[in-house]
Amino acid sequence: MELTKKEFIAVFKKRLNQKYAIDVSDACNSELYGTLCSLVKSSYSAVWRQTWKDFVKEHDKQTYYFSIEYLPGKLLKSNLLNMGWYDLVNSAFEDLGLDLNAIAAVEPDMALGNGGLGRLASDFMDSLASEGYPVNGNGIRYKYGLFKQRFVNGYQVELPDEWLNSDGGNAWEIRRASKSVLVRIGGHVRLVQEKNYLKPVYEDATLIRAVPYDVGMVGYHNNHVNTLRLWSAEIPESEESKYPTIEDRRQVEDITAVLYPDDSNESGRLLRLKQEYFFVSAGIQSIIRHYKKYGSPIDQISQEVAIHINDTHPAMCVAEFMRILLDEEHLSWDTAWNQTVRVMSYTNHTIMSEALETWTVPMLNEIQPRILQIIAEIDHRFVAALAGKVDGGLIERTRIISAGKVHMAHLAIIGSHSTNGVAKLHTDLLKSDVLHDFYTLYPDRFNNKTNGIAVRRWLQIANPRLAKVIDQSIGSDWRQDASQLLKLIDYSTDNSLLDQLGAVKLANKRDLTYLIKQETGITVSPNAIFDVQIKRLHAYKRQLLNLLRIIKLYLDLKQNPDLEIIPRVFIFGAKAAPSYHYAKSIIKCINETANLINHDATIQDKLKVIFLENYGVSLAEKIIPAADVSEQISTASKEASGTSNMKLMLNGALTVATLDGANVEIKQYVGDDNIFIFGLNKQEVYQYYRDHNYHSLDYYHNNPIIHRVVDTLVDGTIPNISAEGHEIYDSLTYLNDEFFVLRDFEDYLRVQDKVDETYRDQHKWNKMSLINIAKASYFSADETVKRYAETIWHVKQLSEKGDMNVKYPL
Ligand code: Z57
Repeated sequence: MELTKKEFIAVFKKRLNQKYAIDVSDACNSELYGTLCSLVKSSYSAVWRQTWKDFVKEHDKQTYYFSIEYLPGKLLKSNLLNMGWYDLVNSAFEDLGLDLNAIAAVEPDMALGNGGLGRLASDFMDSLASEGYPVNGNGIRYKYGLFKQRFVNGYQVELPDEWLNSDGGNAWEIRRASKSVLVRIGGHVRLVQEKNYLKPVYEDATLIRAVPYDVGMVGYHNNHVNTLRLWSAEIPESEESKYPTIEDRRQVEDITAVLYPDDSNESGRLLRLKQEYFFVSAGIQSIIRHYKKYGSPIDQISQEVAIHINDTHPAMCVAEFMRILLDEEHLSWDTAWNQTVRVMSYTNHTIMSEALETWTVPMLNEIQPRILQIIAEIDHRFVAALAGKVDGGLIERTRIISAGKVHMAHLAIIGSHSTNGVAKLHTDLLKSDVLHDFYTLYPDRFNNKTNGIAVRRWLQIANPRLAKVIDQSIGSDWRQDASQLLKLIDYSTDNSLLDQLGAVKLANKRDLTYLIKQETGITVSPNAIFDVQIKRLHAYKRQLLNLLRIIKLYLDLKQNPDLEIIPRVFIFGAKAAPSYHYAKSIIKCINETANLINHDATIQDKLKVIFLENYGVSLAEKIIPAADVSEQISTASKEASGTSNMKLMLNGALTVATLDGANVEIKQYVGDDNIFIFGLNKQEVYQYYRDHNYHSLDYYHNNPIIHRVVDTLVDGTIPNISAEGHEIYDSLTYLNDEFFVLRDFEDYLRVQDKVDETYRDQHKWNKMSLINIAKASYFSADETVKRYAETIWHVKQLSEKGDMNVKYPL
C-alpha cells in the first residue's frame, strides 16, 4: 500500500499530540525530531521482526560482524531514504512549513568510533542490510563517544561527548533486558577432571551483566532490517550487595563508559582489554544461546554461523568460542577447533607496528585466566603441529605467545580460515612483508577485499544537487545499483552536463562558505579552489606536507604580492589522539599559520586556511560535496586503504595522491590523466629502509626552498609556535624525517602546479570530475560486502534491493 502525503501528515500530527501534547505550530525541532523518529522506528519494527523470523525459519547462515567501533553518524535521513519515505516526508514538511534539514540536525552523531575503521563498519552495515544479507553487528554501547574537539589558542582541547544526554538522545536503540548475559571477569580458575571433560572451577571472579541495546539497520527499498547489537555493562541484580558505594559501582559501569580515542595506536591499558573481552564474551554467548535454541547440533555450528573479527580488537572471539564449545558444550578439542576455524574470519586494517596489539601474559591472566589457558593451549598445539616440519625460526616468529606477550593478530590468523587486507597494495604488503611468515604457512587463507563506501549516504544524502543532475542525464537506476554511474562516461563531452556539474559544485561551495563564516568568522570565496584534507591527524598521513606547501605559497606571495595564483582555500578537518603529542603540535602549527595568513591583508583572497573544529561524520557530509581537490598524501605503504579518497572522488573532487592504499586502484580506474600522482612509491620507500640511505638533512641543506620553508617553523615567521615549531623542525631534520616529507616536497609542488594549470580550464576540470564520479562506483560498499558474503562468509542474499513495494505501514 502506497503511503500518501495526506496520511503521513495526519499520522504525524497525531503522534506529535500523543507524545508531546503539542501542535505543529508550537513544537520545537527536537519535539518534531522525536516524533518523526518514533514514526520511523515503529514503522520499520514489523519488518525488523519479520527479517529476524525469516532467518530463524530458514536456518539461514548468519554472520556476526564484531567491531569495537561503529561510526554511524546520524541515522534519520538514511532511514527515511532506505524506507522510501525521504521525498514524501520532505515535501510533507514543506507543506507544514517545516525544515527537514533543521529537524534532522537535532540528532546527535553516534560517534562510537575514531575514524576509517569505525566508519567502514557502519558503511558495511548499511550495505549489508541493503543487499539483504543476514549480517548483524556486535559492539559496545559507549556512554561517551569520541571526544568533542575544540580549539583554544590554536590548541586542541577535548570535551566529553555526552551523546545520550543530548536533546536527540538515542532515538533508535531498543534496550533488550531479557537478552542480557553474564560475563565473567578476573579471579582464578582450576580445572577438575569430570567423566568426559575438564571442568573449570572459578574463584573470586566478578560477574558483569551485559545488556544489549539493538539498533535497526534498515536496508534500501528491500523490506530487510538487520540488527546492530551494542552491549552495556551493568551490575547483576544478584550481585548488588557487593557494590555498596558509588565508587564500587563505577568499577563496573566504567567498562562501557568511554571509547578509547586512539586511532591505529594501542595503549595497552587493562580497561581496554576488559572492554574487548566484555563485548566478545557477551556477543559469543548470545550467538551460541540463539543457535542452540533454533539451530542444528552444536558440532555443526559452522554451517549456520560465521563470525568476523574486525581488526585484532575482537581477536579473543577465537578463544571465547573455544571456551564455550569445550567447557559448556563438552566438545573434544579437535571438533571444537575445527568448528572455530571454519566460523572465524579476520580483517587486517594496518601495517603500522604500533597498532598491532599485544597483551602481556599477566594482563590476560588478570582479565580472564581461562581465556589465557585456552590461548596457551592453541599456541602449544600450533607449535607442536609444526615442529620438525618447518624452520624453527618461522615457528618462533608466528606463534601466539612469545617473550611473555600474546600477539592478537597471530591468534586471529591461526584461529580463522580467512585473513584479508583492505586494498590490493595493502594485501600484497601483508603477503610479502608484514605477515609473510603466515602467508608461507597458510597461502590459501589470504585474500583482498578493497574497502568501499555507502553511495547512498555519501552521494544521495550528502549531495542532493549532484544526485539530481545525475538523474537528469542517466536516469535514477544508479540509486539502487551504483555501477550504473559508469553510464556517465558517455556524457564526458556533453557540455551542458559538464556546466551543470560546475554549477552544483559552486552551489555546494557556497553552502560551505556560510558554514565556514559561521564557525570561524572568516570569509572565503566560493570561486577559490577548495582543497580538502580530512582524516585523523597522524604523522604518516602527512598533514605536515600540506602545511609546508601552504607556507611556501605564503612566502611567495609575501615576496611578490602581485603574483598571479589561483586562489585556494585549504580546508582541514582532523582530530588528534589526546596522548599523541606530535599530532597535537601539528594542529597548533596549522592553526597559527591559518591565523597569520587569514589576517594578512596583503594576501587578500589568494590564500585562506580553514581548520574546522570537531571533524566527524556530519561535518564530512558538508565538506565533501564542496571539495575540488582531495589530499591523499600519506607516505607510500602506510595507509592501508583510506576511504575519504573514495568519498571525495564520488563527489567530483580530483585527487592529489601518493601511490598508497586504494589510491593505486583509483588511479587504475580513472587513468593517469584524471588524477595527480606524486612522490615515492612503496618500492622506493622500502629501498630506503633496506639501504638506510635517506638523509633528510641533505634535502634541508641542498634545497633552498625547503630550507626557507622549514626555517619558518623556528625563526618567528609563524607566531606562537616556539615549542611546537622546534619539535617539528627537529623531526624533519635531525630525527631524519621518518615519513619522507622533505623527500616528497618538490614533487608535491610540481603536481600542485599541474592542479592549478588544469583548474584554469574549467571544461577540462569538469570532465575529469565527471570521470571520477563515474569510476567511484567501483568503490560501492554494496559490491565490497557482496565479496565478503560470497567468498568469506558464504551467506545467502535473502532479499533484493530495489523492491518498489516497500511496506512500512504507518
Ligand atoms: C583505523 O581507522 C584504521 C586502521 C586501524 O588499524 C585502526 Br586501529 C583504525 C583505518 C586505516 O588506517 C585506513 O587506511 C583504512 O581505510 C580504514 O582503517 C578502514 O579499513
